[in-house]
Amino acid sequence: MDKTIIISNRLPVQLQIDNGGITAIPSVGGLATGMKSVHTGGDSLWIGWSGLTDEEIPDGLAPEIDKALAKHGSSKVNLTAEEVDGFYYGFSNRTIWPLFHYFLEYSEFELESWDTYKSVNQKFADAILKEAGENDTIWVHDYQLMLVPQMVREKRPNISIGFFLHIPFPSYEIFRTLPWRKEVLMGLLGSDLVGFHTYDYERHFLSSVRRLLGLEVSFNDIYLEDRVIKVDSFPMGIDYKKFSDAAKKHDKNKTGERSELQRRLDMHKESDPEAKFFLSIDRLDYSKGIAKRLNAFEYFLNKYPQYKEKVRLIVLAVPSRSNVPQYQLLKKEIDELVGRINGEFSTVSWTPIWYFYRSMPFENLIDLYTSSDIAWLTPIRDGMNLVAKEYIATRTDKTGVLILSEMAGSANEMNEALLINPNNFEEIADTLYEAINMPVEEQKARNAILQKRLERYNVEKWANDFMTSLKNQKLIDHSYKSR
Ligand code: GDG
Repeated sequence: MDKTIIISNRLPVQLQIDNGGITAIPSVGGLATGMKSVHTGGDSLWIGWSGLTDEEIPDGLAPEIDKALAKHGSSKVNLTAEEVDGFYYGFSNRTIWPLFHYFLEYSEFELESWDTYKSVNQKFADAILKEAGENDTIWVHDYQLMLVPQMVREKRPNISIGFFLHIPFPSYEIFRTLPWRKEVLMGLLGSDLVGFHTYDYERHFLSSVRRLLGLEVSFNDIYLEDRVIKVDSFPMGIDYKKFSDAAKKHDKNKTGERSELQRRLDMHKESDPEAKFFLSIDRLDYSKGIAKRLNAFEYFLNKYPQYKEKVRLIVLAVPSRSNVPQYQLLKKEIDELVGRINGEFSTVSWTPIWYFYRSMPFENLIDLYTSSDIAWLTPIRDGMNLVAKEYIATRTDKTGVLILSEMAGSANEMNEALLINPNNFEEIADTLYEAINMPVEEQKARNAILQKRLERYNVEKWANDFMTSLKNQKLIDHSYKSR
């Protein structure tokens, strides 16, 4: 049977070795969460890095790990600590991530990590080539693997390859600063279909292809001598039902078992029914604008002092890439900001910021979504931002206000949210004021439209649209070849 091979840096499960045994833990993060409903096992295989370097795998345990992964329809690519360092922490997260999020000053151009990126991409391509039949479909994910399509294409000229980028594709003026810009574009052009979250990213990519490679681009097709490549946008959705069902279950359970976190949240709501919870959830990443958000909160408290002791900002910052110096510095900055703001404003009965630096279980995430009056998600740049969509999906009674950065890909589909520029503190403070005072009827009207849209264009539809487009592209390509 023909199969779909999904390939991404990380597998949808993380392995941990405790007392000689193996535990599989579901991964946190946009991609793992989103693709779960697509990766069904039987006729699909997911190839990726397990999260353990070769050095971390005890002697003799590799076959057991392979068996455990096979149960999850997965197969691992083995990486040494040095490879992870150069490929993942190096080129992926110190060069591409900052550059593609417009943090040019953080982007490091080091030949050595580029070389490791190339050789690790080749490892991933080899893992595909080992598994793939001529009629299989390959779906490559994200910025860590941009050279893989071309590497597979060289050996299998007729196989179907799709690539999806989960982060923004920057404007030509930014992208052109990358020393290996042509190689990266050529790597991506090994695909039959290249997908982005938004039309803007698609346009930036096409512009770079035209200007850097001088290729013929017509509308959203790129013409090579012997192939035609389609470029399109597929805004990623969420597993809407999973989030709305979890919220419904949570509502029903009001008298039953409550988590410790929920009990605390309830207690504060009961002691002051007028009080409002603001919610901020992100991986701890400079692109997410957490430090700016904290500064803007301070600005808001000074501009609207009547809300002191009335509002509370819950900050969940999920640890991420803590080996990269920029992330360590940011952690320190956020710790200090939270300390300073709480020190400045706290009273005996009120702490303005509740700060959690950890990953929470799914149930607690639902506690936070359902208990927060306002979700405040203001990344400086974000490919999509699924948290914004998840928050709306959990609002079973349709109340709640979403304040969203216009720099997030999701802003394109969420016009009914309050869209703001994350750098404009004045606008943010006024928008928080507007959100606090928004009539319930207006909240419901806005969220009803958003919910309908998110329910219809869920993650399954996203994946199906991508796969259908990839199939069609293969047919178009065949007729192009037989001209
Ligand atoms: C990249 C792009 C793009 C978060 N904290 C916890 C937790 N999460 C889950 C959320 C959500 C996911 O992680 C985060 O997704 P985002 O889209 O917000 O952000 P990134 O991780 O940066 O993802 C992004 C995405 O890829 C998809 O293409 O949207 O722009 O940067 O699903 O629910 N889940 C649990 N505990 C937590 O503490 N269980």
